[in-house]
Amino acid sequence: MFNRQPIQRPNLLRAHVAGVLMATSALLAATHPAPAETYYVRPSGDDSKDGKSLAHAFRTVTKANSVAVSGDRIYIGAGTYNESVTTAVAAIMFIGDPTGQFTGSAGEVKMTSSTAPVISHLGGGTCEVRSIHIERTGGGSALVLNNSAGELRLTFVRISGSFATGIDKTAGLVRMFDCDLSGFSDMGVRSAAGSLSFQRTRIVGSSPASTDDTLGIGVRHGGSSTATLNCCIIEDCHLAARQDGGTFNFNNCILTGNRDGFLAGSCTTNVRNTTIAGNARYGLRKNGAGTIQVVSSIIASSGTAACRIQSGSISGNVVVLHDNPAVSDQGCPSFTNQINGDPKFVNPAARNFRLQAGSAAIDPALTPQYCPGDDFLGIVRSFHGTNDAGAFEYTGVPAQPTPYTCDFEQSTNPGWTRQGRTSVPDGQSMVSGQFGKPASGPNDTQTLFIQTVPGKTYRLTFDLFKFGAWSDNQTVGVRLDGRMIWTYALTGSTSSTPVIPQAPTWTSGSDQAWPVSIDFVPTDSVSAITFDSTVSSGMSVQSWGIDDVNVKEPSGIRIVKWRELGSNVVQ
Ligand SMILES: [Ca+2]
Ligand SMILES: [Ca+2]
Repeated sequence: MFNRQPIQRPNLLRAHVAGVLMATSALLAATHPAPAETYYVRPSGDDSKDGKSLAHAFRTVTKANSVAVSGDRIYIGAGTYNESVTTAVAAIMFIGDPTGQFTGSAGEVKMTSSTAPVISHLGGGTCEVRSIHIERTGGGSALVLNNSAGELRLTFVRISGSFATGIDKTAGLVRMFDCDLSGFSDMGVRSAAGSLSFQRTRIVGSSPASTDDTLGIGVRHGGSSTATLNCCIIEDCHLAARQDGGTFNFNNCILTGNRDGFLAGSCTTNVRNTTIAGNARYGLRKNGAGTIQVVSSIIASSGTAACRIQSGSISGNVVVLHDNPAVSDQGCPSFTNQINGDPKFVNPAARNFRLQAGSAAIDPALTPQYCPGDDFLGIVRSFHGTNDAGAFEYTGVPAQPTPYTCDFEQSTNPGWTRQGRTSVPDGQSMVSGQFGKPASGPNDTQTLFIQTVPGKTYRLTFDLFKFGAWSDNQTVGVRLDGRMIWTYALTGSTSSTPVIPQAPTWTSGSDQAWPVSIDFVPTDSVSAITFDSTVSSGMSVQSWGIDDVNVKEPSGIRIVKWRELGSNVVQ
């Protein structure tokens, strides 16, 4: 039986309802709180208008920001905005609209500044920035957070340019989902105090050539709070990350191409299911009280040694070591259940650290292991045998040749990580995807492995099904080798139908389907295409499906109607 999921109510609506109740209970308050307002900004707009409709859109983000109050959202249309904005309200959303879904025309949404941080959040609540390319030139910082009760929440944000620090935080919480950060000379993220929570974010340094340990750092975390990175890549930095205090957790991460992978001072560090490979000197460095605990991870091809200890300790369990000149420099003891063996990465030169058959990291059969959720691609850790070491779970799923086609009417569908399928509610078609939480576990992702020629353009087409009503702005996406290349926000709610720039090809009640076409250029001879509903919090309770999946070389010109991160937000 098809599982209709309960509707999630957006937090903003909940907050507003709470506000109304408070005002009512205060009895005859002079004014009721205004409902959350939506403002529109686009290059053809006019700051003398009210900004409350597309026809009366503002011209500048600065104007919208000046009138917005807590709870408001600002949709920003395609174009470049040479602006620097500072907000101090408790909750505000800057939402780029590269599809034109809300603002009329598709294209990159860029905010750029050469003189000041592009966005500074000084308020005590959440400033959410979504689908915007933040470009900062001329040094300084690109984004600033400066409030211990504040949160800067970045989703599908690309930060680039030439600057000292990408995100400069003196306090508060920075959360990043599927972001991309490059262009810094000093630090990608400087967190003097407060917390960090990153998911599937890539941080790229300019080179590992710095001569000390204060520059060229991907993430620097200080203070006494916690930094947690899930499924993140940090590459080509002097130090991928440096920790001066508190707790740092790496889960399913990749640290590669850096001078050193990680430097910890006096603090607690957990390195779990992480692949640390191809760093010029050391994989891990410890220089202070406390321990780096390494569990179910791989340290490979370090230039000097897997580890260096100047003070404190490094220990671990189920650690695969390979191609390091030495396990340790200055006293790192052997790891418990240390495995000296080749992880057999698929293509380490291309930084593809998936495992091949015969890898020493597959099913090490040693306990304990710590596997934080699904792997880097979203594949459940129990997919093949027991949990593997490193960021990727070996699947054994054979890559399929192109041109590839799949209609889930078939009972077996080679190349996919999940064979589960179901009929759409009217029984019209069999699809694969997420249908609540089946007994086998949440079906948030479905991955296809296909054979590809690097550098060639391929076209992925499929039908996207949405079942039942979705909560506001929930998102589905497609990843190529773990990196988001396409995403779409389904803006349905209990009171409105989704706003999508073309008519669905199938509708039955609140169930709908649309054709999707995405062009992509692979970097490897085997590509992992992941259909993903985990890109937003709470997505696991939404139901979606895919069907009629095709991968082939394109012929003719494709009309781009949908948001495609590959060309406009995330490289
Ligand atoms: Ca396994
Ligand atoms: Ca079908």
